[in-house]
Amino acid sequence: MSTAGPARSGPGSVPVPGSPTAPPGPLARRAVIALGSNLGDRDGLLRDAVAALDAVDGVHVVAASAPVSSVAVTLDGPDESKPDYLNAVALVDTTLGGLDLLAALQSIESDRGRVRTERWGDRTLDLDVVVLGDDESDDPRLTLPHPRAAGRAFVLEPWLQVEPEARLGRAGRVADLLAALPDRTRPVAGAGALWPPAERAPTAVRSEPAAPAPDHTPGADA
Ligand code: A4P
Ligand code: MG
Repeated sequence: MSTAGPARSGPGSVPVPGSPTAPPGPLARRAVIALGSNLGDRDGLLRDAVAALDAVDGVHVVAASAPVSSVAVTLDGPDESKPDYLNAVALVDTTLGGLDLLAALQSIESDRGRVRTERWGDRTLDLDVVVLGDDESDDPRLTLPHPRAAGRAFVLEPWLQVEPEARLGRAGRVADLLAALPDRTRPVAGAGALWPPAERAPTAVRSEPAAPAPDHTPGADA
């Protein structure tokens, strides 16, 4: 969200570029965005996509999960010969309507090398709207809630990370939907939440004592 005041990193701290911005106001609605990548620098693509989302006018990223890993699901079922996916979920507040939000997501995908050759094929980045407020739609351009989210651990698990009491429209509590699924994702060792972005670590200050100066006294190394 680039219209809403200076970026902040926390109470009393100085503004940091790329850190969370102020919410877009009372007309905003909560949306849940699912992110997936199984090509390229998957972790970097997901982090970059969340930052790009927050930079869209009318979109404010509230939180994003850590990435989780899962086997690629193709139209023929799970396929371990394909690169594994990293998936994550972002919670956003937005004043955009559904199709405008979808257009913003597709633009972020295209900017990051997404090509569409095959349905459920390998991709650098996939951004789906899981829910937008209480909207319900069977428009094939934007079906809401997302028609496959309720059956996907790679959506429900990261969603619960950031919203433990989440509900998925008429389908019910996300925790209950997940409990009914046979599959689980795998955590990614050492990978933190995609949002807020890690603050730049202060430049390390070396504390070791300086090495003794070489002895240039005439005859010292004789
Ligand atoms: N569309 C309709 N509703 C929505 C929505 N709620 N959000 C339309 C986003 N798009 C929506 O999407 C095809 C069309 O869906 C779009 O033109 C849009 O108008 P796409 O991104 O071009 O193609 P796709 O993603 O291959 O198709 P689809 O059917 O949306 O696939 P899914 O359901 O997103 O599944 N395995 C793992 N482990 N992890 C994954 O993330 N993802 C997929 C893609 C398959 N296997 C996976 C994963
Ligand atoms: Mg998609």
